[in-house]
Amino acid sequence: MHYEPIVRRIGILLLASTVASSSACKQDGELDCRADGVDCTLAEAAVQAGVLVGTAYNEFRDDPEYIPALINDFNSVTHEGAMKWAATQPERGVFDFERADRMMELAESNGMSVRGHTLVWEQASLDATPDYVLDITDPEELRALMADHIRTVVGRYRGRIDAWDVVNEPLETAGSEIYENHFYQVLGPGYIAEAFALAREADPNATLFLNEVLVSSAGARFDALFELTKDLLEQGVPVHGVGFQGHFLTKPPIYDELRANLERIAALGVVVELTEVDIILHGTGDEATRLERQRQDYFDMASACLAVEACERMTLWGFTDRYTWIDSFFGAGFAPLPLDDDYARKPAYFGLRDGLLNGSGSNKTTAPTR
Ligand code: 9MR
Repeated sequence: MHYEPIVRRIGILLLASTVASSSACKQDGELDCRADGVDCTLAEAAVQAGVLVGTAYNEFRDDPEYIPALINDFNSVTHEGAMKWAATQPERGVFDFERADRMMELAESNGMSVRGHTLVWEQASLDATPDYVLDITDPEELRALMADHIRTVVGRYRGRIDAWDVVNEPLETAGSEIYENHFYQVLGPGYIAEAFALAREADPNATLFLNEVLVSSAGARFDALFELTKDLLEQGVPVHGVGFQGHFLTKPPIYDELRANLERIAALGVVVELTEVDIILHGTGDEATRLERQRQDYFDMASACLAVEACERMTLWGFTDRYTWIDSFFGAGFAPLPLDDDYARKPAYFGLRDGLLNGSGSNKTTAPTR
């Protein structure tokens, strides 16, 4: 492979810092989260499993519990909005990195890895791409603007962000065709290859991802992502990784299909990651029953990643039910994350941690220095 796997690259750093937690499971300098009575954080369990565990981050500056809880459980972080085009270049030629820089500072001072999200994403009805971009119809003008955008944003964090979602959601959300977004319409299907080449030039060591939603189940959407990835690799496009967002908004298919899909894409020679996981409470029964089902789902999700050697990180799209995009898009009550509204550990937390440590099919039992 033409790049160094992320976990290996930062493994020593992680072991050295092991995130700012109380490290109840450190014994004589060694992590043993599987020992009886040891109560590890998610980050500590992830280090032992040889993967990264991340979360989306946002600014909640009035909430003193937010940052300590995040730092305690995660060793990787992704800004939920501040690295999107609309945030980094809100007006043409005017860049704003204040929020993104603040997150970088948080990550770096706590030894956390960072995923950059995202460089090119146009999705009708969402605020990811500003109108001035959507108004451009001249290919050369849009091409020059996209080049300047990617060079400026990726260049600013060169060597500090280990993975970038270069193109987000290249497929139609409600279908299985390539989404003919604004970039596609003006630049043609080659916009994806162009964006990757620009990112590669701006940071030759970053792992560059295609990131897609609703591809955890078998079916036409996953097949389309597979074919797209294969095609790009055959053209020599520097796609190093494929992100499976993993927003499980209905009953998840989780273990078998997710594992098979991760394996199939990884066999093309890329790393894979779960990049935006949340799993809603689903099904019938009382609350305890639904929470237990969610615990199993988180266990299965983590197990599926660990069963695939090329799956190096799982990032949740938030970590406390106090803050989830699902509330603002679909209403309250879905409780999709492992900590509850009061930052208490839910069964899902233990499912995720057990999956990291004991997930069936796990082949990553060593620390990430391997
Ligand atoms: O969670 C994000 C929400 O706060 C934003 O309003 C929205 C539009 O920028 O994006 C949400 O995150 C999306 C992510 O960037 C891409 N995959 C789907 C996520 C949920 O919509």
